[in-house]
Amino acid sequence: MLRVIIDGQARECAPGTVLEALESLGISIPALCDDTRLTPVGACRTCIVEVEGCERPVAACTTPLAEGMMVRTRSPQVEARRRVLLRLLASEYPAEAVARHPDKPFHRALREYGLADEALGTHRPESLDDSHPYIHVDMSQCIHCYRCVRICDDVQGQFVWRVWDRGAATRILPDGPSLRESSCVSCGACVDSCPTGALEDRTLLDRGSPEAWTRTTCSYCGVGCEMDVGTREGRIVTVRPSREGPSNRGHLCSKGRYAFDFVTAPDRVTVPLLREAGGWRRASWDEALGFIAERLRRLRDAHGPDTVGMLGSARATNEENYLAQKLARVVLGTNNVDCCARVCHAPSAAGLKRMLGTGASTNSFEDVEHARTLLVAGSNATECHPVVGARIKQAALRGAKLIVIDSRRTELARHADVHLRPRPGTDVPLLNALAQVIVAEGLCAPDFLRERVDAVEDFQAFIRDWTPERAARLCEVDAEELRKAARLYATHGPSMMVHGLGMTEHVQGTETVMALVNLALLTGNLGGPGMGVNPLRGQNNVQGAAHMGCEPGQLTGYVPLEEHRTRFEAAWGAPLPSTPGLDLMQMMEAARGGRLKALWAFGYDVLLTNPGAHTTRQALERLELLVVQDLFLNETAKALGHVFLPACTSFEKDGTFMNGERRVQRVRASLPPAGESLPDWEILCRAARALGHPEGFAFTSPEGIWDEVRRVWPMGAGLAYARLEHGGLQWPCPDEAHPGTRVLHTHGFALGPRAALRRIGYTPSPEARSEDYPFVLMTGRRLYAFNAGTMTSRTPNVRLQPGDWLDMAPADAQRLGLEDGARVRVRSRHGQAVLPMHRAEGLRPGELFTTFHTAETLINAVIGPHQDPYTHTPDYKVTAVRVERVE
Ligand SMILES: Nc1nc2c(c(=O)[nH]1)N[C@H]1C(S)=C(S)[C@@H](COP(=O)(O)OP(=O)(O)OC[C@H]3O[C@@H](n4cnc5c(=O)[nH]c(N)nc54)[C@H](O)[C@@H]3O)O[C@H]1N2
Ligand SMILES: Nc1nc2c(c(=O)[nH]1)N[C@H]1C(S)=C(S)[C@@H](COP(=O)(O)OP(=O)(O)OC[C@H]3O[C@@H](n4cnc5c(=O)[nH]c(N)nc54)[C@H](O)[C@@H]3O)O[C@H]1N2
Ligand SMILES: [Mo]
Repeated sequence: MLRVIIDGQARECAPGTVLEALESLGISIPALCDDTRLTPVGACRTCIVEVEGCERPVAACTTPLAEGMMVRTRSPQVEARRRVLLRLLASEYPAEAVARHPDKPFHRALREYGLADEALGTHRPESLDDSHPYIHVDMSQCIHCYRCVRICDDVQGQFVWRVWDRGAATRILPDGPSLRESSCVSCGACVDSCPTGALEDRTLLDRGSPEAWTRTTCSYCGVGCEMDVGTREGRIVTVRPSREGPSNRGHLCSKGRYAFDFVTAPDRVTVPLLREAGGWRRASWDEALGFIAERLRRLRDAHGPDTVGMLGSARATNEENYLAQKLARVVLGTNNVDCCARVCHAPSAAGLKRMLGTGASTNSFEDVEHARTLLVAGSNATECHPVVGARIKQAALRGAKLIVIDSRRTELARHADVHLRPRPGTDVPLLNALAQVIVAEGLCAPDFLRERVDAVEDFQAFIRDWTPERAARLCEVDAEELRKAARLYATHGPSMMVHGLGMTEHVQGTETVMALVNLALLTGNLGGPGMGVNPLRGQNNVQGAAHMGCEPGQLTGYVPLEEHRTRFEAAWGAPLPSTPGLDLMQMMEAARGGRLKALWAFGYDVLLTNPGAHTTRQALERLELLVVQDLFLNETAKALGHVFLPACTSFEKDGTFMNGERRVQRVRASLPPAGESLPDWEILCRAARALGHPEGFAFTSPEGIWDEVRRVWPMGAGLAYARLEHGGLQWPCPDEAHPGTRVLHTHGFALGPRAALRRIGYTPSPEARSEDYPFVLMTGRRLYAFNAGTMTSRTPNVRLQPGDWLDMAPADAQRLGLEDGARVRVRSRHGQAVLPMHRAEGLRPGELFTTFHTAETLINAVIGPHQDPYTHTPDYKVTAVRVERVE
């Protein structure tokens, strides 16, 4: 601590800037260009203070505090200077703005200095940019603090805002004709930082300032951004990033920040519905649940309990998924319970569990800043996990080495030191070749291998043949580039991997993840900061849904059912079903064969998102009961649902989510339930009662459910709600004194003191290209739409990204004579879909990319039945197709 004298009083402050010291003491002075997320620049000079011994006042934001310093914050001299500065800024500033938004920092400063009446300017029409659906721009309110420019560059790394005509006529403009047509990714950081309202959320202008703020966790992707929801009169007005959020640290992406209006969408269903001959009919909760109970009882009596299946929801809370699997096992009497980790990162969980003992990310997002080399494999992080993507981009801009393995030239690939671009589905040869170079060139970590790794010699013998030249032929990647990547990863550590579905949604999904782990083991990049193997998990709570036991063979805590049966039977006071459960893919097969008769799809749009849409439909058509528990009549409900149960959104309920770095975070209601909708946990408790099984479901709050979870999950026992208040905690966290775990496998591995390298052979995808099907289609996602699109499609995000389209290499489009925007039919051996085509520079000839966000396209009609043999995860990433013009 430094001893200083501030305004005549002796104080003790932590080292930092003078402004930080003042803030820590609760002394406030105007500081218009300051933002704790940014490096201070001292541009606005409103934070000037007098420091004894300095001739002139200094900017508090850029002056370091020193032992013995004497600071005066309000001397007549600095006050006079501040007033001159503020008066100058006010002279051309629109008077009306000051009155309308009194809370803006600049407006507060004007009032404080008695200058509010000196704002004599007006709104200048030429400074207005009304193009963007979320961000209103009125640069007549710009005071040139450059916070927008700096936060866009230094946090998002997008470089949208540019400074023109420095000097008297300085203007700040986006890098396109308008903000809408610029490179803006709508993260809202500039709006959040702006001290005047020159940049403002449209929703806030339209709906008025928030009356209440609620801290919660974003419900889109697995990053788990902490955010503050501002509400007024039962509506969301704005969402702001929490600066304390451990994974986002004051940042959000377009979805978390802006895509919230689905909550009040006019077609949100907020009453229970029953299907009748003529269509849906409104029902009461008792009637709907009574109907389900009666039909389930009848089916069970006639055909046995294993003719029923339950799908948990990776969008709902841990508490709700815990209840879903408990209901399936204890009330319905079946292990047929799964969640959409199946179609996503199940291979990551399986591969990591097999190799290291824990099926989850080894490290944390924070490690991005500790790594000297980042290997991003099959992950389009800047579009799919934009806040982590921005952190990776910033790390690369600061000099970390970046290796990208992606069949497309993604945004991160453009920042990469090495971009390896395998033909889709050839990552096993590529990763084996990296291992081969590491072994052949002696780049392994000998101490780590000796102390912690088995099967080294066996692996060395196996890998010898996987030369870069051999892989180069299979992957169509340059052998020298492979060598360069291997050397970087092995010698410029610590090296951290993050991976996405480009690794997992393949027939070799689990093996590809195991091949990634081999590389980390060979080079000792496990068990320390800035290292590890880290799946970027998809949905907000997909890690949690499976971890709570929405998995046929795993119980709460992701532990094998058979090993833990008796413990859970004791805890739940009920026998557990003995038949092995079916996973989602097996349930679809069983339904098609008439062996599964009822399915409860809780927060999961099976029909739109499962592969082979026609076979999915055939399966669902045969069901005698299809319950859909959702926010909207999604495609599954619309086409084939028998009962619809209206659930609350995560803005309307309490609970916890588990993000991709094993962090359990609080979800808090900021709005009351819409209409008659209920939180999913309450629906499931009521359902258990309707099914005549109230024991074990008498919960009155999510916290009560969570406390039961903590009793059955030893590694989560320390995660009490009270301890999750600020930023949450990462498991393992076995007791309430435990600080949580940022890095796994620091001493030994979860499976024992030593892990083993594995031989990973290569089985090519059955989707071979041929004369009839000359293209390979990859499917995935884009920035503004989220999965089934039920939420994002009901927000202005659709104006930023309308529907699905097909990306094609310009050379292919030219060869086929297809102009940009042409409607094309994509036909595979399994089905077809029609959509517009656009030329995309990021693709190689022969390869195509599209998304699965809309029912209009229903691209899953094109995807075939191939699966990863370990987890049954579908091969969404490799489909041989041809492309025909639609006249
Ligand atoms: N905006 C947005 N964000 C999302 C989602 C969303 O729908 N929209 N969904 C969420 C969910 S559920 C998930 S699981 C995550 C997914 O996040 P990601 O895994 O990043 O997403 P994808 O677009 O499916 O695929 C990632 C990358 O794999 C590449 N790829 C495809 N095939 C191959 C291959 O054979 N080899 C290699 N090396 N690369 C290949 C693609 O080019 C793509 O860039 O995103 C989450 N976040
Ligand atoms: N072709 C192709 N298909 C794919 C993929 C691909 O890459 N290519 N990726 C696959 C992947 S990784 C995934 S994860 C799946 C995603 O597939 P889904 O899980 O079906 O998609 P989501 O849009 O995430 O959400 C499912 C449903 O949850 C509802 N929901 C949201 N919040 C709540 C809540 O709190 N309670 C309830 N009850 N419902 C809620 C939404 O309205 C929506 O209907 O798609 C898969 N399908
Ligand atoms: Mo996913």
